[in-house]
Amino acid sequence: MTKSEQIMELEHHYGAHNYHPLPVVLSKGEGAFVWDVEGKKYFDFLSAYSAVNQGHCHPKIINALIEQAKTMTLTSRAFYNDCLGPYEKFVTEYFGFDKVLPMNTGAEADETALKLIRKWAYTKKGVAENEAKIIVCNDNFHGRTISIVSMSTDPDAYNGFGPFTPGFIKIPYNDIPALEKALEDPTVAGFLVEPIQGEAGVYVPAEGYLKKAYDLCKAKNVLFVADEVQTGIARTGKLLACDHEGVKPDVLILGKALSGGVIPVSAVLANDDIMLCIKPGEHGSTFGGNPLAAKVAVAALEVVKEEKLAERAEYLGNIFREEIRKIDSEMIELVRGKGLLNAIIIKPKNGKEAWDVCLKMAENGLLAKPTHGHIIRFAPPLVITEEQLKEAVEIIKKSILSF
Ligand code: IF1
Repeated sequence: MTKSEQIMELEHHYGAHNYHPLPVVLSKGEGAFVWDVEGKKYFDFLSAYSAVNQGHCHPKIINALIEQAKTMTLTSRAFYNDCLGPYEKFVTEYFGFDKVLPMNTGAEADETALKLIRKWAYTKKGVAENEAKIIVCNDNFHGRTISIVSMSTDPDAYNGFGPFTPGFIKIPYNDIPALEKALEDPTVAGFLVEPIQGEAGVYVPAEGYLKKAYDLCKAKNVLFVADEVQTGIARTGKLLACDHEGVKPDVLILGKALSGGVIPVSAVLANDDIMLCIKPGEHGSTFGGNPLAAKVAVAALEVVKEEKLAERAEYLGNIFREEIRKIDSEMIELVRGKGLLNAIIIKPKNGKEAWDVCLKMAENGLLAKPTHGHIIRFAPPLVITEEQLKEAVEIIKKSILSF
């Protein structure tokens, strides 16, 4: 057995079978590249689902981590720590909100937003206790907790995990009339939406959808809540995907690249009239807002500005889609995306599907992951150079044309 096979066998034997990974075992990362245990080098075109926007092991972020790790890692929120306040000032000014509520994972931040919407409904909007509803979209992905899978329309996500949390109205994504109709219910408190649906296969809504949805919410005194866990922090060519339409969400949910993929750091941002609805003792987390997370997040966000990652994503994304569209293969049905969050819809050929294309690309030195069987997501670290990107496109081309 190779070293890779031995390690995969360990995971298979001792780990829960809740994933189906590509058969590569990675042990090192730097910038846009990762290496497996046999020393083979790959372009990383997943970036840990857009968590590693700043590139693997970014020196500035890792230094912040190491320095703070030697000083203090965790105090809990029972006491103040000297890193959280400065981080809160920094992150709220960075994104333009009054307040931040720090959490760890994306799912936790989404859960926090759900609680915030409900609390606001009862304390500010005047919805009767336990009556608040939240509108969500079909094919959404917001995480894996019970309440979040209660919002899901994907049977893999919810089947066998009931009973479910009530209070959600599910409508089609990118459908303004459906939203308008759902908003007629006066108990609706919030609309939770991904500006681009990631898990659905990088599904980009029609231009103007977010703005129209935002305006409709405003007219009905409903909170517009953006899950930018995957789309935020420069991935789509702007700091936030909502920025493409000049929409400022009432509640903003961030995760993943907030730490550059170094440790779990997530956040919910909102202005005082909303955020102060949650009072001491009503929400929190042992690790949320820990000193390590605070220092890492500041460094990760500074890197985004210093290295103009949003501008890079915009520029390189246009090149990526243009180059992929030039590939002459009937297997490429469609290329879509924004910035460096892109997907190719694969039309099977001779029984070969997206999974086989991904295996072939891995063999040729590029890692990407299929979603829904026929879609491949392409999301390299935003620090990738133009030359590297073109090299990567050649690998994608060679792999697809091999079938
Ligand atoms: C997995 C997808 C990506 C997210 C949005 C919240 C969360 C996520 C918009 C929860 C997480 C992940 C988790 C990852 C697969 C993945 C994913 F394919 F499922 F859709 F990124 F594309 N909101 N997305 O995309 O964040 O709690 O995981 O920190 O392995 O489940 P988390």
